Amino acid sequence: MINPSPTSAPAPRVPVVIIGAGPAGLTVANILRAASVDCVVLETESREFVEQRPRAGFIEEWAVRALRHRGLADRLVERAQAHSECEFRIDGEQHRFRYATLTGDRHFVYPQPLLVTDLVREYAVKGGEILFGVRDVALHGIDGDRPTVLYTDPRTGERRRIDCDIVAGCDGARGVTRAHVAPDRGTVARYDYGVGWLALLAEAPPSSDCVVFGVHPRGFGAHMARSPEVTRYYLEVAPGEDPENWSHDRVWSELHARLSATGAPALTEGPLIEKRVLDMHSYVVEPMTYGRLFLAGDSAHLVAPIAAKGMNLALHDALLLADALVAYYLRGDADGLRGYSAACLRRVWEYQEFSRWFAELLHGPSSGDPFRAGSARARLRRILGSPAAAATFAESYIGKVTGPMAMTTP
Ligand code: FAS
Repeated sequence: MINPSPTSAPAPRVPVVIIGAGPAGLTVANILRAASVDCVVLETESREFVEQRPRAGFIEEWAVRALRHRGLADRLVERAQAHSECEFRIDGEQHRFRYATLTGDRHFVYPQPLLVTDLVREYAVKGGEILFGVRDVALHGIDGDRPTVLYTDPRTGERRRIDCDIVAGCDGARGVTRAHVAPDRGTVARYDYGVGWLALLAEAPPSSDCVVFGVHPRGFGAHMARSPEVTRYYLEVAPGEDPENWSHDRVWSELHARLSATGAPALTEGPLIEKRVLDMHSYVVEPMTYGRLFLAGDSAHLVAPIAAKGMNLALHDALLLADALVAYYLRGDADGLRGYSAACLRRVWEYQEFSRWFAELLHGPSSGDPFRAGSARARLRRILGSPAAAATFAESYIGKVTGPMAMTTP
């Protein structure tokens, strides 16, 4: 039990302070606790909020294997549905794509709130502590060897201080840690897709046994299972669109139009329990470390949810960082920490490049630009018609790149 002191008293010291209790922070925390490396997690939201916040839902098989190997996927494996195929619907036709047959790897459908809930529980079982509801987290001395983290304690309103060796910046896209790396000490590469996605959750059973991508002149549409009762849908809209412009009826009529195909089952409608517009953009911070600060997950890179890569990248970073920290504390081996940023960025840029390539296939036909529309259709025809192109697409889609460019799989 860490008893952080008011800023006036001598501060307690802990090897690692983790900022953020999302998939990245909680994965690092669990692996450190399992290896008896002391750490504390600071989270600005409440436990209830982080355990219910709907986001991602598709986990790549390499990540499930890696979590399972560390005893963090028992409930996931027990409860998740595995997907081996996806489907493209274009010009009123259905085209199934069997990516597991080509790669051996599947997606596991497991909503992010469930994974976060499991990881919070696992960490508590290991005696780990998460300080929920903290405010005004600030970092000092990360370019020295004795960083300090300050925060306001929600229970007392007092300013508290913890000294540490290393800070894991896992506080997501809107956190505070990234500002300590870029723009002064690193670069931020950005890409704006120029489209918005109306992100919807419907209280309705999935209408297909796999992810459906609707490639349509009216705009892209997508269907993704989340659970037997809830389905995630996306509709391409203008960036900055007001979700209030999308009534229940307008949403469903557009989904039916963009996802219709001969022989395809009709979509099962239901109440919309989430409706928000995501402006599709991406960024990458390089390097992902500065001094004693190590960024992991969305704090270092945002990948538009085009190909369900965000959470998988966060897990990849977290697994690499945790292994590197364990090697450092248990064996005095700092190689993993030294190579951490480069190892992460190889997969980050692989996923960013694929997401951009795939986005053009999905949005080209509704771009209003006949050249982009024609190219996008050719791209889809190629992965549906050429075994070589299909194999390459399948590997990137499921996050499995083999051969000399094989990415590190923690
Ligand atoms: P997270 O954002 O999950 O966690 C960061 C944590 O840090 C949060 O709990 C936050 O409250 C906390 N925090 C922030 N500032 C703090 C501070 N100053 N002090 C203390 N704590 C602080 N990805 C996919 O792959 N597929 C999808 O379908 C998908 N859908 C998405 C839909 C939406 C609406 C959003 C926003 C994202 C979606 N993503 C999707 C991406 C998403 O899953 C992220 O990649 C994933 O949450 C990243 O995990 P973390 O890096 O742990 O960051």
